Amino acid sequence: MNRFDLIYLILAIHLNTAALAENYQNIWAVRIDGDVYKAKDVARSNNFEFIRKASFSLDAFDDIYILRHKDLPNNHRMKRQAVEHDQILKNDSSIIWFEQQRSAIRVKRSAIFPSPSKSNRSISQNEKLRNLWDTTRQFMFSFGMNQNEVRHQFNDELWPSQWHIHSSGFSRFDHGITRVWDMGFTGKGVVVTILDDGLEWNHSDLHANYDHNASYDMNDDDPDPTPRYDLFNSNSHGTRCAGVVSMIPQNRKCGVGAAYHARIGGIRCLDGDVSDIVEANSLAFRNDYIDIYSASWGPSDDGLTVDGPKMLAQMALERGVAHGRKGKGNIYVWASGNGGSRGDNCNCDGYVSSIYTISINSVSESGHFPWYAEKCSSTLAAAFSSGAFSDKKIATTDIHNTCTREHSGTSAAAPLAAAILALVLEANPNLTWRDVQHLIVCTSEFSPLLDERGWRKNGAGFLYNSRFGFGLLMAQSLIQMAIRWDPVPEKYICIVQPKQLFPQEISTKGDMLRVYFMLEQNQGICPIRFLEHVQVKITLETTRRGNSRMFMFSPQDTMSILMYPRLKDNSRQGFRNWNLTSVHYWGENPVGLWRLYIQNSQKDGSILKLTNVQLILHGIRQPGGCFNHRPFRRYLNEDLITQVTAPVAEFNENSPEQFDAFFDNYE
Ligand SMILES: *[C@@H]1O[C@H](CO)[C@@H](O)[C@H](O)[C@H]1NC(C)=O
Ligand SMILES: *[C@@H]1O[C@H](CO)[C@@H](O)[C@H](O)[C@H]1NC(C)=O
Ligand SMILES: *[C@@H]1O[C@H](CO)[C@@H](O)[C@H](O)[C@H]1NC(C)=O
Ligand SMILES: *[C@@H]1O[C@H](CO)[C@@H](O)[C@H](O)[C@H]1NC(C)=O
Ligand SMILES: *[C@@H]1O[C@H](CO)[C@@H](O)[C@H](O)[C@H]1NC(C)=O
Ligand SMILES: *[C@@H]1O[C@H](CO)[C@@H](O)[C@H](O)[C@H]1NC(C)=O
Ligand SMILES: [Ca+2]
Ligand SMILES: [Ca+2]
Ligand SMILES: [Ca+2]
Ligand SMILES: [Ca+2]
Repeated sequence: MNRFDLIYLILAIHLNTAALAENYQNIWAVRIDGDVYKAKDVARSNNFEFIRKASFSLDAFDDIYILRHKDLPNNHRMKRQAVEHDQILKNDSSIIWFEQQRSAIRVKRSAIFPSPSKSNRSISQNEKLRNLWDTTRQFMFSFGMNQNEVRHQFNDELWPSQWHIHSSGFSRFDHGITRVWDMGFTGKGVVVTILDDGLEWNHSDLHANYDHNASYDMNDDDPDPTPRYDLFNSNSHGTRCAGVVSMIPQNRKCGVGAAYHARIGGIRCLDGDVSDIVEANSLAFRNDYIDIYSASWGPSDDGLTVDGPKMLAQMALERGVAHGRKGKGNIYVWASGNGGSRGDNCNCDGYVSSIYTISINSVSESGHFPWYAEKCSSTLAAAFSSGAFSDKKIATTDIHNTCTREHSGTSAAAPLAAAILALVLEANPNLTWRDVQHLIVCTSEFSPLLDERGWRKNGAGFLYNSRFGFGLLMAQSLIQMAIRWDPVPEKYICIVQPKQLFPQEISTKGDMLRVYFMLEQNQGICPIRFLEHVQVKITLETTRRGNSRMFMFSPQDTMSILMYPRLKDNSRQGFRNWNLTSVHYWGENPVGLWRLYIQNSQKDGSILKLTNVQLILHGIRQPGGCFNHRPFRRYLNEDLITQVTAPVAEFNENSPEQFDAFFDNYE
């Protein structure tokens, strides 16, 4: 190959990635110090056209407007940012902030192609644990907790296939949903909205629960979220997600929703350009009226993307938790992603890792971590969905007034979790968004998921796992605890600066950057005594981003892996002010020394350079929730804890040659 060919090849690769890259639109979101008239003035004087206020709902983002530059025709697309127009806006002192809009890549989280190489994982990896499981099961039986459906015989055609509710068949365990129905909770008075590619609201198994007031079409800017029909049925996803929550029982049609009296809304936002404005309006839509938003989509799961909410979507989430549900905060349920077979890590997805979202992973019918699922330290809990080829998928409604048994991936797990949380909010509507997260931590169970490795116990006594968070969602325990819940007190945030100076740089395999954070006992500095989320906000420059492995020990010696190496990620962009979130330290006292390690996992000469890092602690000062009594947590079968959390080798930061073995062994 001569030099010219080489250049050509590089160009071609560039063009290819450019085609995948986000497209810039010819509109800007602009925050202006003033009202609509002022905004029109600003537009005129800068040669922009005033389009409208950014917000569809009444009070969200009052001072943000959409402007278009007059030189750029309608629907004009460009590959690059229009910096020259940015310059003009920068010069105007009444403009507080602005951002050119882009159509982001947003992928639905159904798992369509089972990976043959991993489809054998449903066969138990560990016979010993399976036997342990049977012990638990007998234990559960002895408490009458796994009784099968005698009373719940619905005439709906898919009811026999809804194993994720009644656990007949292969599944040895269940969420306890029917027992909650028996207690009288079916989602009455709770509003759940599916953010997706539309909702076929006149479907005869959804129509009676459909709520116009919780619905909108952000793509076409009209109140009707009916999906766009095409030959490939490419917009069936939202309707499938909605059925999981709210199918009508006992009507001989399709199945039964897990919260079958919850009202269901749909926001159509994925069938078109998904700009920051579209996402923000969807996440902020009628947030006093809607209780729970369920999202089964996000940035590409290709294993090389790092992306999350942009400015307006981030503001929408913050508004939702601060003001939504009349101040108690909206519940945002998020699918944790389907990039497992591509080596993706859900902490590279800023929607999943946001502290405002409840991110939910899948568990297969056989109690396994599915081939498509992703690991990360921000996943809070798990719910049933599809798994290996031999496992059943999820039965639900489909477009054209039909039904399907084929819903799959974390796309099905998230709405199932949303439905379970609708039952919880019916039982106690006073719960805040943080109460709901605490309840999940305080009730999820590891014992249904014993076949998988990676269970560890943190310093507060909670079992956690990068695959499943705190374990399988348990509807009955959630509701029993929710009814007598001691509200979680006011939240504090502490920002801890590291002890070293920057930048630091490493290049060889096994080499590590060490960062220590010291939190002194002195109450004045940080009042938190019980942790919620812990974040490491990092700027890491890299010549190959996927090489970085990041993990951190708390003062109680709890280790959380904040970032796994991603083999496919050869980006040179690094992480820029990226929040790595962990829920694994939940309930611990943060006082003491925190040790963060950043390791180059490959021997390819790549360079990692740390330019900025902070430790951000979220938590409470006084006990609340389940922190009132020690131990904070009692599990259904305490005897199994020591057996699943087998001891691991001591981590020795001075022997890099042992790291690979340490990590292989650890999880
Ligand atoms: C911004 O303002 C400065 C001085 O006020 C001026 O020199 C410059 O040309 C302006 N830039 C643009 C793009 O209007
Ligand atoms: C899966 O397991 C079966 C039976 O144990 C075996 O015959 C088959 O080769 C396995 N497939 C793969 C892809 O490993
Ligand atoms: C739902 O609406 C669509 C489009 O208006 C229509 O074609 C379809 O027949 C309706 N389905 C039902 C079950 O009413
Ligand atoms: C929806 O909104 C309309 C108009 O504001 C109101 O009349 C109606 O009662 C609302 N529906 C529900 C189910 O709350
Ligand atoms: C919710 O709050 C109201 C008013 O404070 C109270 O009367 C009610 O008992 C609470 N409900 C639950 C389940 O705690
Ligand atoms: C990172 O976390 C901090 C603290 O929770 C928050 O203020 C900030 O908005 C987050 N950044 C992003 C991009 O989510
Ligand atoms: Ca429409
Ligand atoms: Ca039905
Ligand atoms: Ca992902
Ligand atoms: Ca989250």
